[in-house]
Amino acid sequence: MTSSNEWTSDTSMQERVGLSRRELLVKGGSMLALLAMCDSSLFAKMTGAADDGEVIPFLDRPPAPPDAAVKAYGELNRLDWQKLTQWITPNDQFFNVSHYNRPIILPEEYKLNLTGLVINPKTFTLLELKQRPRQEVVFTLECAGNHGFEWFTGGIGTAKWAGTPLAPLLKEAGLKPEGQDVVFFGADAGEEEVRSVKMRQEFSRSLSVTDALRPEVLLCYEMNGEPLPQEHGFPVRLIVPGWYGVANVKWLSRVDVTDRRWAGRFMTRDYVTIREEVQPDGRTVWTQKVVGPARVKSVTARVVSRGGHYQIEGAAWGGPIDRVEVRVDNGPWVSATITRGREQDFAWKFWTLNWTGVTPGEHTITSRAVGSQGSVQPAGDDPFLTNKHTYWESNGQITRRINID
Ligand SMILES: Nc1nc2c(c(=O)[nH]1)N[C@H]1C(S)=C(S)[C@@H](COP(=O)(O)O)O[C@H]1N2
Ligand SMILES: [Mo]
Repeated sequence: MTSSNEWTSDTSMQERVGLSRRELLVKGGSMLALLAMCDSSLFAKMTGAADDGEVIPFLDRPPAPPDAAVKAYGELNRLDWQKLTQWITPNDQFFNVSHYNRPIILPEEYKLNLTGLVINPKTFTLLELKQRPRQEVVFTLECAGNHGFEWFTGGIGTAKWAGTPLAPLLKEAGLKPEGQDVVFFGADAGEEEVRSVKMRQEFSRSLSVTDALRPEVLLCYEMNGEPLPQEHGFPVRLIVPGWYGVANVKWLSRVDVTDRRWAGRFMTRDYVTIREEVQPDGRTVWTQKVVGPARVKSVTARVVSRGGHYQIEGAAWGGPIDRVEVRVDNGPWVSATITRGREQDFAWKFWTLNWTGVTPGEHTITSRAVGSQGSVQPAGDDPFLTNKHTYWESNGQITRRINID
């Protein structure tokens, strides 16, 4: 049981139905009917009920990660969906994926180098970056590998990131016309081998000049009001709202403008989505595309029982979300109510649905997010997913199993 319930909308029900307090009193009778239609957490909030309900455990639970994964990444600090009650993920509960070491950088020694095809190459200290205009964004960062394995279902979190926008800094430095790609290097590094050439490589990812100039891209030094925690890239990381985790380079040490696309490991060998696509003429072509912007996705986080009422609660993210639909067993798709995050393009939405007519026994619950451009979170058996041969970008509909006594 939890005391805070952020699944409940901030706006009181009164505001949502557009009634004044007086009208509420007058229309007390019809109010009851209205309440019955609304979700029970709202009811709990209106009546001040302390009981936040009982979470009914899912029958499906992600298995423990295999030893190799623990060895490579540590515990990953995966999100436990059933415990999700906060819209902003506290820093100490935020998942962690680091492919190399986790460098410790002293703030007074930190330098960010801006090099390559710019008229005025520059070096910034942490203080100089902090003195530049500040910008904040609430952004849900998901590892592109999330849900790519049975055990990896919690590689996601939402934080309020703060920093200085990258675009003005690039413009001040003066991009040369032949600059095509902006490469971001971390201070962490490992040995890589390509066709028997061994080299030391810093973690690196690039953005096209167009993407790098997007106004929401930040050189970020703050996470939820605190300096970036060490494992999340202290003192500065790149934040690319709307993109998968891998684009958000931690321990940022260098920004280099080059004349062609960067071909580092995390652009060309890892984080590459390989699909076998059937053409209209029946021929099959294989495609290899670098992981980039996030895809629409949703999850059923928990089912809560409150005094005999059942509520299905979840989250949806990956681009602007139009709506979330939920299906119990083989029933119809029903629209859920979005209760948090409607206004924030880059943050997950929390959604809730009153589950009525609940019968004892086993049930399946599936959700699907629909993006505002019309893209629908694909079913697990959609060829878009079944023809995908690498585990990244696994944004298929997720079915959870539950038993009702
Ligand atoms: N320098 C550096 N940046 C990195 C990584 C890394 O290994 N090194 N991992 C990336 C990946 S794959 C993900 S999913 C996110 C995870 O961010 P977090 O550890 O802050 O949650 O960081 C990205 N940025
Ligand atoms: Mo990742």
